[in-house]
Amino acid sequence: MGQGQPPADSPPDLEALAARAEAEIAAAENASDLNAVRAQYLGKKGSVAQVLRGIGTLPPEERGRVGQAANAVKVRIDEWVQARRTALESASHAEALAGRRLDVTLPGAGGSPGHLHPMTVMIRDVADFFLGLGFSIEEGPEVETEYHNFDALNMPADHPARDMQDTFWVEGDHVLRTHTSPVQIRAMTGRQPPLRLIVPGRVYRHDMSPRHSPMFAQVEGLMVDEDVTFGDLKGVLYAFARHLFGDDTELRFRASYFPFTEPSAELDFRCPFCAGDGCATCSQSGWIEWGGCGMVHPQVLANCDVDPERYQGFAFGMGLERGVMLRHGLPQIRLLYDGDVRVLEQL
Ligand code: 2NM
Repeated sequence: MGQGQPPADSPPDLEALAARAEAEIAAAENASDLNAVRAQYLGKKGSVAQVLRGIGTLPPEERGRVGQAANAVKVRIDEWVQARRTALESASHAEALAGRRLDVTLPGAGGSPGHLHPMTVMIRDVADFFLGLGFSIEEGPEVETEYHNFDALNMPADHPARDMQDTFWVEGDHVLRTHTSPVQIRAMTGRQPPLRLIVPGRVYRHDMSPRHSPMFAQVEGLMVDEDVTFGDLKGVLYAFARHLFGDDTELRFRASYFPFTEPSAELDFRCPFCAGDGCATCSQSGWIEWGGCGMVHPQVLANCDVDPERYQGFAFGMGLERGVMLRHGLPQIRLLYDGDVRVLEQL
Protein backbone atom coordinates (compact mmCIF):
# COMPACT_ATOMS: atom_id res chain seq x y z
CA MET A 1 0.00 0.00 0.00
CA GLY A 2 0.80 3.62 0.22
CA GLN A 3 3.30 5.63 -1.70
CA GLY A 4 2.97 6.07 -5.40
CA GLN A 5 -0.26 6.08 -7.30
CA PRO A 6 -3.62 5.74 -5.60
CA PRO A 7 -5.78 2.81 -6.65
CA ALA A 8 -7.56 3.64 -9.89
CA ASP A 9 -11.00 2.99 -8.46
CA SER A 10 -10.87 5.42 -5.47
CA PRO A 11 -13.88 7.72 -5.37
CA PRO A 12 -12.97 11.23 -6.60
CA ASP A 13 -13.81 12.95 -3.26
CA LEU A 14 -11.32 10.71 -1.39
CA GLU A 15 -8.66 11.41 -4.00
CA ALA A 16 -9.21 15.15 -3.68
CA LEU A 17 -8.98 14.83 0.10
CA ALA A 18 -5.73 12.88 -0.19
CA ALA A 19 -4.31 15.49 -2.57
CA ARG A 20 -5.14 18.32 -0.14
CA ALA A 21 -3.63 16.39 2.74
CA GLU A 22 -0.47 15.73 0.76
CA ALA A 23 -0.09 19.41 -0.09
CA GLU A 24 -0.67 20.56 3.50
CA ILE A 25 1.75 17.97 4.89
CA ALA A 26 4.41 19.15 2.45
CA ALA A 27 3.76 22.76 3.58
CA ALA A 28 4.12 21.98 7.30
CA GLU A 29 7.24 23.79 8.49
CA ASN A 30 7.60 22.28 11.93
CA ALA A 31 6.39 19.52 14.22
CA SER A 32 3.40 21.41 15.56
CA ASP A 33 2.16 22.36 12.05
CA LEU A 34 2.49 18.72 11.16
CA ASN A 35 0.59 17.53 14.24
CA ALA A 36 -2.23 19.94 13.41
CA VAL A 37 -2.47 18.68 9.82
CA ARG A 38 -2.43 15.09 10.98
CA ALA A 39 -5.23 15.73 13.48
CA GLN A 40 -7.26 17.47 10.80
CA TYR A 41 -7.21 14.40 8.52
CA LEU A 42 -6.62 11.40 10.74
CA GLY A 43 -7.95 12.55 14.12
CA LYS A 44 -11.13 11.17 15.73
CA LYS A 45 -13.12 14.00 14.17
CA GLY A 46 -10.87 14.29 11.12
CA SER A 47 -11.86 14.14 7.46
CA VAL A 48 -11.14 10.42 6.96
CA ALA A 49 -13.12 9.50 10.08
CA GLN A 50 -16.05 11.48 8.71
CA VAL A 51 -15.94 9.51 5.43
CA LEU A 52 -15.85 6.23 7.36
CA ARG A 53 -18.75 7.32 9.53
CA GLY A 54 -20.77 8.16 6.42
CA ILE A 55 -20.37 4.65 4.97
CA GLY A 56 -23.62 3.48 6.55
CA THR A 57 -25.58 5.91 4.39
CA LEU A 58 -24.19 4.47 1.13
CA PRO A 59 -25.86 1.76 -0.91
CA PRO A 60 -24.68 -1.65 0.41
CA GLU A 61 -22.73 -2.55 -2.76
CA GLU A 62 -20.67 0.68 -2.46
CA ARG A 63 -19.76 0.27 1.21
CA GLY A 64 -16.92 -2.24 0.91
CA ARG A 65 -15.15 -0.37 -1.86
CA VAL A 66 -15.38 3.07 -0.18
CA GLY A 67 -14.33 1.61 3.17
CA GLN A 68 -11.24 0.04 1.64
CA ALA A 69 -10.41 3.22 -0.26
CA ALA A 70 -10.79 5.38 2.87
CA ASN A 71 -8.55 3.06 4.86
CA ALA A 72 -5.99 3.11 2.06
CA VAL A 73 -6.01 6.94 2.06
CA LYS A 74 -5.61 6.89 5.83
CA VAL A 75 -2.51 4.74 5.50
CA ARG A 76 -1.07 6.97 2.76
CA ILE A 77 -1.63 10.16 4.78
CA ASP A 78 0.00 8.53 7.78
CA GLU A 79 3.03 7.65 5.68
CA TRP A 80 3.31 11.18 4.29
CA VAL A 81 3.20 12.53 7.85
CA GLN A 82 5.95 10.13 8.97
CA ALA A 83 8.12 11.02 6.01
CA ARG A 84 7.62 14.75 6.56
CA ARG A 85 8.43 14.37 10.26
CA THR A 86 11.70 12.61 9.48
CA ALA A 87 12.59 15.25 6.90
CA LEU A 88 11.87 18.12 9.32
CA GLU A 89 13.94 16.50 12.08
CA SER A 90 16.97 15.93 9.95
CA ALA A 91 16.72 19.47 8.54
CA SER A 92 16.66 21.00 12.02
CA HIS A 93 19.56 18.77 13.09
CA ALA A 94 21.58 19.84 10.06
CA GLU A 95 20.75 23.46 10.80
CA ALA A 96 21.90 23.10 14.41
CA LEU A 97 25.17 21.51 13.29
CA ALA A 98 25.78 24.25 10.73
CA GLY A 99 25.08 26.97 13.30
CA ARG A 100 27.39 25.51 15.96
CA ARG A 101 30.76 24.77 14.42
CA LEU A 102 32.31 21.98 16.43
CA ASP A 103 36.05 22.35 17.02
CA VAL A 104 37.17 18.92 18.13
CA THR A 105 40.67 20.23 18.85
CA LEU A 106 39.47 22.42 21.75
CA PRO A 107 40.35 21.12 25.26
CA GLY A 108 37.53 19.46 27.15
CA ALA A 109 35.70 21.19 30.00
CA GLY A 110 37.20 18.93 32.67
CA GLY A 111 37.35 19.38 36.45
CA SER A 112 39.92 21.60 38.12
CA PRO A 113 43.39 20.00 37.92
CA GLY A 114 44.25 20.16 41.64
CA HIS A 115 47.60 21.28 43.04
CA LEU A 116 50.25 20.44 45.58
CA HIS A 117 49.45 21.14 49.21
CA PRO A 118 51.09 24.44 50.26
CA MET A 119 53.12 22.58 52.90
CA THR A 120 54.50 20.31 50.18
CA VAL A 121 55.44 23.35 48.14
CA MET A 122 57.22 24.84 51.18
CA ILE A 123 59.12 21.63 52.00
CA ARG A 124 60.28 21.34 48.38
CA ASP A 125 61.32 24.98 48.37
CA VAL A 126 63.36 24.47 51.56
CA ALA A 127 64.90 21.26 50.20
CA ASP A 128 65.87 22.97 46.92
CA PHE A 129 67.59 25.77 48.80
CA PHE A 130 69.68 23.49 50.99
CA LEU A 131 70.50 21.06 48.20
CA GLY A 132 71.97 24.10 46.46
CA LEU A 133 74.28 24.64 49.46
CA GLY A 134 75.45 21.02 49.34
CA PHE A 135 73.28 19.76 52.22
CA SER A 136 71.59 16.38 51.97
CA ILE A 137 67.97 15.69 52.92
CA GLU A 138 67.52 13.07 55.64
CA GLU A 139 64.51 11.34 57.11
CA GLY A 140 63.89 9.14 60.13
CA PRO A 141 61.16 7.42 62.16
CA GLU A 142 58.30 9.40 63.68
CA VAL A 143 58.03 6.91 66.55
CA GLU A 144 61.35 7.36 68.32
CA THR A 145 63.19 5.91 71.26
CA GLU A 146 63.54 8.04 74.36
CA TYR A 147 67.26 7.78 73.81
CA HIS A 148 67.26 9.43 70.36
CA ASN A 149 64.56 11.97 71.17
CA PHE A 150 65.92 13.04 74.60
CA ASP A 151 68.93 11.35 76.19
CA ALA A 152 71.38 11.68 73.31
CA LEU A 153 70.36 15.34 73.03
CA ASN A 154 71.64 16.03 76.53
CA MET A 155 68.22 15.72 78.12
CA PRO A 156 68.44 12.86 80.66
CA ALA A 157 65.29 11.69 82.49
CA ASP A 158 65.73 14.18 85.33
CA HIS A 159 66.59 17.09 83.06
CA PRO A 160 64.18 19.98 83.56
CA ALA A 161 64.21 20.61 79.81
CA ARG A 162 62.14 17.46 79.30
CA ASP A 163 59.27 19.39 80.83
CA MET A 164 59.58 21.89 78.01
CA GLN A 165 58.10 19.25 75.71
CA ASP A 166 54.55 18.01 75.82
CA THR A 167 55.32 14.48 74.80
CA PHE A 168 53.02 11.84 73.34
CA TRP A 169 54.21 8.57 74.85
CA VAL A 170 53.84 5.38 72.86
CA GLU A 171 54.58 1.95 74.36
CA GLY A 172 57.50 1.38 76.66
CA ASP A 173 60.38 3.75 76.02
CA HIS A 174 59.03 5.10 72.72
CA VAL A 175 57.61 8.53 71.95
CA LEU A 176 56.20 10.39 68.98
CA ARG A 177 59.23 12.52 68.20
CA THR A 178 58.88 16.02 69.58
CA HIS A 179 61.44 17.42 67.12
CA THR A 180 63.43 16.05 64.20
CA SER A 181 66.74 16.26 66.13
CA PRO A 182 66.75 12.48 66.73
CA VAL A 183 67.37 12.09 63.00
CA GLN A 184 70.49 14.25 63.38
CA ILE A 185 71.59 11.98 66.22
CA ARG A 186 71.15 8.94 63.98
CA ALA A 187 73.03 10.65 61.14
CA MET A 188 75.97 11.70 63.32
CA THR A 189 76.16 8.32 65.04
CA GLY A 190 76.49 6.41 61.81
CA ARG A 191 79.07 8.65 60.14
CA GLN A 192 82.01 10.93 60.61
CA PRO A 193 82.21 14.63 59.61
CA PRO A 194 82.05 16.54 57.37
CA LEU A 195 78.26 16.44 57.65
CA ARG A 196 75.80 18.84 56.10
CA LEU A 197 72.17 17.82 56.26
CA ILE A 198 68.65 19.00 56.85
CA VAL A 199 65.72 17.02 58.23
CA PRO A 200 62.24 18.12 57.24
CA GLY A 201 59.43 16.16 58.86
CA ARG A 202 56.41 15.88 61.09
CA VAL A 203 56.76 16.27 64.83
CA TYR A 204 54.22 15.86 67.62
CA ARG A 205 53.47 17.83 70.76
CA HIS A 206 50.56 17.50 73.10
CA ASP A 207 49.16 20.97 72.53
CA MET A 208 45.48 21.18 71.66
CA SER A 209 44.91 24.92 71.91
CA PRO A 210 43.12 26.28 68.87
CA ARG A 211 46.11 28.21 67.55
CA HIS A 212 48.28 25.08 67.64
CA SER A 213 48.20 21.67 66.09
CA PRO A 214 49.35 18.47 67.85
CA MET A 215 51.25 17.66 64.67
CA PHE A 216 53.32 20.16 62.78
CA ALA A 217 56.23 20.20 60.36
CA GLN A 218 59.76 21.26 61.19
CA VAL A 219 62.97 21.56 59.38
CA GLU A 220 66.17 21.18 61.33
CA GLY A 221 69.63 21.55 59.94
CA LEU A 222 73.07 20.43 60.99
CA MET A 223 76.57 21.13 59.79
CA VAL A 224 79.58 19.49 61.46
CA ASP A 225 83.16 19.91 60.36
CA GLU A 226 86.49 21.30 61.51
CA ASP A 227 86.31 25.06 62.06
CA VAL A 228 82.55 25.50 61.82
CA THR A 229 81.59 28.74 63.58
CA PHE A 230 78.55 30.68 64.72
CA GLY A 231 79.36 33.02 61.83
CA ASP A 232 78.76 30.15 59.40
CA LEU A 233 75.43 29.52 61.10
CA LYS A 234 74.41 33.15 60.67
CA GLY A 235 75.46 33.18 57.03
CA VAL A 236 73.43 30.07 56.21
CA LEU A 237 70.36 31.29 58.10
CA TYR A 238 70.50 34.73 56.45
CA ALA A 239 70.65 33.15 53.01
CA PHE A 240 67.80 30.82 53.92
CA ALA A 241 65.58 33.61 55.29
CA ARG A 242 66.21 35.77 52.23
CA HIS A 243 65.37 32.88 49.96
CA LEU A 244 62.03 32.39 51.70
CA PHE A 245 60.96 35.89 52.69
CA GLY A 246 62.76 38.27 50.37
CA ASP A 247 66.18 39.74 49.70
CA ASP A 248 66.07 42.43 52.39
CA THR A 249 64.96 40.18 55.23
CA GLU A 250 66.76 40.92 58.51
CA LEU A 251 67.31 38.37 61.27
CA ARG A 252 67.59 38.80 65.01
CA PHE A 253 69.45 36.34 67.25
CA ARG A 254 68.38 36.42 70.91
CA ALA A 255 70.52 34.58 73.44
CA SER A 256 68.64 31.57 74.77
CA TYR A 257 69.07 28.07 76.17
CA PHE A 258 68.70 24.61 74.68
CA PRO A 259 70.27 21.56 76.31
CA PHE A 260 71.68 20.38 72.97
CA THR A 261 73.40 23.61 71.89
CA GLU A 262 75.86 25.98 73.51
CA PRO A 263 75.73 28.85 72.90
CA SER A 264 72.06 28.93 71.86
CA ALA A 265 69.89 31.59 70.29
CA GLU A 266 66.29 32.13 69.41
CA LEU A 267 65.73 33.39 65.94
CA ASP A 268 63.34 36.05 64.63
CA PHE A 269 62.92 37.54 61.18
CA ARG A 270 61.87 41.04 60.28
CA CYS A 271 58.13 41.20 59.69
CA PRO A 272 57.77 41.31 55.89
CA PHE A 273 54.37 43.01 56.15
CA CYS A 274 55.37 46.16 58.02
CA ALA A 275 59.19 46.07 57.55
CA GLY A 276 59.51 46.50 61.31
CA ASP A 277 57.04 49.34 61.88
CA GLY A 278 54.70 47.03 63.77
CA CYS A 279 51.45 45.49 62.53
CA ALA A 280 48.86 42.91 63.51
CA THR A 281 50.84 40.03 61.98
CA CYS A 282 53.88 40.64 64.21
CA SER A 283 51.84 41.83 67.24
CA GLN A 284 53.35 45.31 66.82
CA SER A 285 56.86 44.01 67.59
CA GLY A 286 58.29 44.27 64.08
CA TRP A 287 59.70 40.73 64.44
CA ILE A 288 58.28 37.26 63.89
CA GLU A 289 59.57 34.29 65.91
CA TRP A 290 60.97 31.66 63.63
CA GLY A 291 62.99 29.04 65.49
CA GLY A 292 66.14 28.29 67.43
CA CYS A 293 69.77 27.58 66.73
CA GLY A 294 73.19 27.23 68.25
CA MET A 295 76.49 25.40 68.27
CA VAL A 296 76.01 21.68 68.90
CA HIS A 297 76.84 20.89 72.55
CA PRO A 298 80.16 19.00 72.85
CA GLN A 299 78.40 16.34 74.91
CA VAL A 300 75.93 15.71 72.04
CA LEU A 301 78.84 15.27 69.62
CA ALA A 302 80.51 12.89 72.07
CA ASN A 303 77.25 10.91 72.46
CA CYS A 304 77.45 10.27 68.71
CA ASP A 305 81.13 9.29 68.70
CA VAL A 306 82.13 12.55 67.05
CA ASP A 307 85.28 13.99 68.65
CA PRO A 308 84.37 17.43 70.11
CA GLU A 309 88.05 18.38 70.33
CA ARG A 310 88.40 18.12 66.59
CA TYR A 311 84.91 18.99 65.29
CA GLN A 312 82.32 21.67 65.87
CA GLY A 313 78.85 21.92 64.47
CA PHE A 314 75.95 24.28 64.20
CA ALA A 315 72.31 23.28 64.29
CA PHE A 316 69.03 25.07 63.83
CA GLY A 317 65.36 24.27 63.76
CA MET A 318 62.13 26.00 62.83
CA GLY A 319 58.49 25.26 62.16
CA LEU A 320 57.38 25.35 58.53
CA GLU A 321 53.73 26.23 58.97
CA ARG A 322 54.37 29.81 59.97
CA GLY A 323 56.10 30.57 56.70
CA VAL A 324 53.23 29.00 54.76
CA MET A 325 50.68 30.97 56.78
CA LEU A 326 52.60 34.17 56.06
CA ARG A 327 52.83 33.37 52.36
CA HIS A 328 49.08 32.89 52.07
CA GLY A 329 47.72 35.14 54.81
CA LEU A 330 46.23 32.21 56.73
CA PRO A 331 45.15 33.13 60.26
CA GLN A 332 45.18 29.60 61.75
CA ILE A 333 47.45 26.58 61.44
CA ARG A 334 44.41 24.26 61.53
CA LEU A 335 43.30 25.59 58.14
CA LEU A 336 46.32 23.84 56.63
CA TYR A 337 45.43 20.45 58.06
CA ASP A 338 41.63 20.22 58.15
CA GLY A 339 41.65 19.09 54.52
CA ASP A 340 38.88 21.51 53.56
CA VAL A 341 39.18 21.90 49.77
CA ARG A 342 37.32 25.21 49.93
CA VAL A 343 40.31 26.57 51.87
CA LEU A 344 43.05 24.71 49.98
CA GLU A 345 41.66 25.70 46.58
CA GLN A 346 42.34 29.32 47.46
CA LEU A 347 46.03 28.81 48.21
C1 2NM B 1 66.63 23.61 67.35
C2 2NM B 1 67.33 24.64 67.93
C3 2NM B 1 68.68 24.46 68.18
C4 2NM B 1 69.19 20.99 66.97
C5 2NM B 1 70.29 20.44 67.55
C6 2NM B 1 70.49 19.25 66.93
C7 2NM B 1 71.53 18.25 67.19
F1 2NM B 1 71.06 17.03 66.95
F2 2NM B 1 72.53 18.46 66.36
F3 2NM B 1 71.96 18.36 68.41
N1 2NM B 1 69.53 19.10 66.02
N2 2NM B 1 68.73 20.18 66.05
C8 2NM B 1 68.56 22.26 67.28
C9 2NM B 1 69.29 23.27 67.84
C10 2NM B 1 67.24 22.42 67.01
O1 2NM B 1 65.28 23.68 67.06
C11 2NM B 1 64.54 24.72 67.60
